[in-house]
Amino acid sequence: MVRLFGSDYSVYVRIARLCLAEKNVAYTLVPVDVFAAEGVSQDYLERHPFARIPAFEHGGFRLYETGAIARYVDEAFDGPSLQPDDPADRARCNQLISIADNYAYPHLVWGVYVERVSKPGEGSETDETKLTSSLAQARTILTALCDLMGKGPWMLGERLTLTDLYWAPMMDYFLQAPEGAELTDEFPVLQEWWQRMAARPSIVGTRRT
Ligand SMILES: N[C@@H](CCC(=O)N[C@@H](CS)C(=O)NCC(=O)O)C(=O)O
Repeated sequence: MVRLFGSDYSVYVRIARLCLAEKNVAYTLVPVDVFAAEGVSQDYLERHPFARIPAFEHGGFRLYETGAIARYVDEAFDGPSLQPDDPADRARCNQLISIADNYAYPHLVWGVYVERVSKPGEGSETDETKLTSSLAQARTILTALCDLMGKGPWMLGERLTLTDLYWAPMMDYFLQAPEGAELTDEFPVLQEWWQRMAARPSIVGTRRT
């Protein structure tokens, strides 16, 4: 019934998988590698004209863009709601997702993890200028996040929300860079949140193999 197209290395595919897992929805992960030398197939471009991952299908309903997929999964399936009911809390949830999309993903994942961990691992050189600039941005990002976070145990309080599911895959990559781990040490609230997240079965079950 539910198919998700993408690869386990992808932050956004993992966000969608976390939503499905937290809602207890069975799905098939159909492999699509957007970084393959040959590019993506014409078939896949019909699902996602921007050639990104993930793409999603439920019955005959096709969808792309993780924000839409995540909210659809939350609203179309039973299980604990992953969005706050209160309008102000829901706005905060959407604000933190937007910060993750627009600032955390480019800087924590591409600027820090890819430059410091992924590129050297593949024999490429780190762009130190990019790394330094993203690390400066990372301090602003983590400060803003901690200013907006609730008292826990989850980012917005008692209920696990889409906010947690967006930030977790990005923080998981960021923490693999020594500079990322060192900076996160300065934010104990975030550290504690990550320890709780890292133990959730949804996170354990979507680790890259
Ligand atoms: N706005 C898209 C972003 C998805 C995205 O950027 N996915 C990455 C993998 S994590 C991708 O497909 N990158 C391929 C590329 O940049 O060419 C969403 O929310 O789904």
